[in-house]
Amino acid sequence: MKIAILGGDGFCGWPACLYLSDRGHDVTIIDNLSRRAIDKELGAESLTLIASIAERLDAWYEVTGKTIGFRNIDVAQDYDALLDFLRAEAPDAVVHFAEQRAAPYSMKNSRTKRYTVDNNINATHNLLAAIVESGLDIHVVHLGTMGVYGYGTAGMKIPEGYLDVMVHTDDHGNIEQSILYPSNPGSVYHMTKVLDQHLFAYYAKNDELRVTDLHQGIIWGTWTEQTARDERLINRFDYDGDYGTVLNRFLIQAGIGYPLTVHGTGGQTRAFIHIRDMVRCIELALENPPARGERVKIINQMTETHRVRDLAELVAQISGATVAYVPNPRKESAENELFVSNDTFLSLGLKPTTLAEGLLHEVEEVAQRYADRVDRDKIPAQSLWTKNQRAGVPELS
Ligand code: USQ
Repeated sequence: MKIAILGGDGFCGWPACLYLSDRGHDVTIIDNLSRRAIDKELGAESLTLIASIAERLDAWYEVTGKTIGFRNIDVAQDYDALLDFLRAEAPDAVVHFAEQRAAPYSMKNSRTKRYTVDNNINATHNLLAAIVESGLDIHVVHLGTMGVYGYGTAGMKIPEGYLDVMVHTDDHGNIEQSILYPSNPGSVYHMTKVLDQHLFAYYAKNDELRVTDLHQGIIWGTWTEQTARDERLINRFDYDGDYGTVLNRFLIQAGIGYPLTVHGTGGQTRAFIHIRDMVRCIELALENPPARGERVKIINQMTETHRVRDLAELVAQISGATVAYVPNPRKESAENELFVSNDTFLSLGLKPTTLAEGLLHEVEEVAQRYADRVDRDKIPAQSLWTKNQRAGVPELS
C-alpha cells in the first residue's frame, strides 16, 4: 500500500512509519518537525537522543535497504503543498498524526491554546478538503483519543464511537438513532479531537470520504522491534511535565530515584496501550477501511484500564521508588471508573502486550539506561488548568 504519514517524525508517527515500511508498504513522511521546535521552546529534550530526520531515514535504509520518503510540509498552513503532494503521489491511505498532542501544553496559556486549535483543526480540515479537491479515493486513518468521551461511566462500557439511543418524539412515538457518543473533553487539546470528529462525520456524509478514527488511550513503552534495530532509529521519550505521559513519567522517575508524581488522590482511571500494540493497530485499521458512503469507522485503541495510584504503587513495588501525592494541576475528576469496549481490534487479531508482562522490562531498558540525561527541573507539571491553582512540585526525598 502507498501510505503518507502526516506527523511521521513524532512519538507515535515514527514507530508507525518504521513498522509499516518493514511490512513492505511504500511510506512517505510529511512533517514540519514542529515537535522538535517545541522541545527547544520548552528547553526540554527527549530522554533518548533522537537523530535528525535525515539521519533517521539514512539509518533505516542502511539497516533494511528500504526507503522512506520525507517532505517538510506544514499541513496546517500550506494547503497547496499538501494538495500538490496528494495529486503527485496518489497515496492509497493517509495516516494523520499531525496534531499537537499534549494536554498540559495546550493549557499553558492563551498562545498555546490558540496554537493547538489552529494547528490541529486546520491540519485535519486541510487534509479533508485536499482529498476532495484531488478527486482521489484516499482512506484517512486518524489518531484520535479516548479523551473525547471524558472518563466517566454511564452504567455501560464506552462503545466504539456511537451510542444507540431512543428518542421520544412529540407525537408520543419512539425513534431509534445512532449518535456520536456524547463528548466531554478535559483540555483544549482533547477538545480539538472532538472537533475533528465532526469534520470527519461531515466529510464522510457529504463527500463519501473513507475515514477511520482511532480513539487511543495513553501510550506506554518507548521502543518497537524496528526502533530497536539501530541507535539512530530510537524513538523519542518524553518525561517532562508537559509532554511526558503518566506511566512513562513514573518509569523514568523510578529510574532516577525521584518520587512518583501522582496528581491528587491518583483516583483517575485511564485507558492504556503499549506502543508496540499501537503500530499494529494502525496496520489493522489500514487493512480494514470503511466502504465509500459508510459512516466514520471509530475504533477504541486501548487494551487495559488502570487507576493512576495503582500504577504508581506497581512501579514503586518493582523499583523501590517512593510515591508523592502532589496537588493536581489539572481540572479533572478526582476519582472515576472507566469501562471501555475494545472488541474491534481484538476481533481483528490484536494480541495485547499487558502491563504485567512488559513493565519490568521497560524500567530496566530505558529508565536506567538514560537516567543521566534527565533534567530533574523539567519533571514537575507546571501547566495549570485554572490559574488560581498551585503547581504540584513534590518534595524530594
Ligand atoms: N498524571 C499524574 N501524574 C503525572 C502525570 C499525569 O497523576 O505525573 C495523571 C493526570 O492528572 C491524568 C492522567 O495521569 O489524570 C493521565 O495524564 P497523561 O499526561 O498521561 O495523559 P493525557 O494528558 O490524558 O494525554 C495523553 C496523550 C494524549 C492522548 C491521551 C489519551 O498525551 O495525546 O490523547 O493521553 S487519553 O488519556 O486516553 O485521552
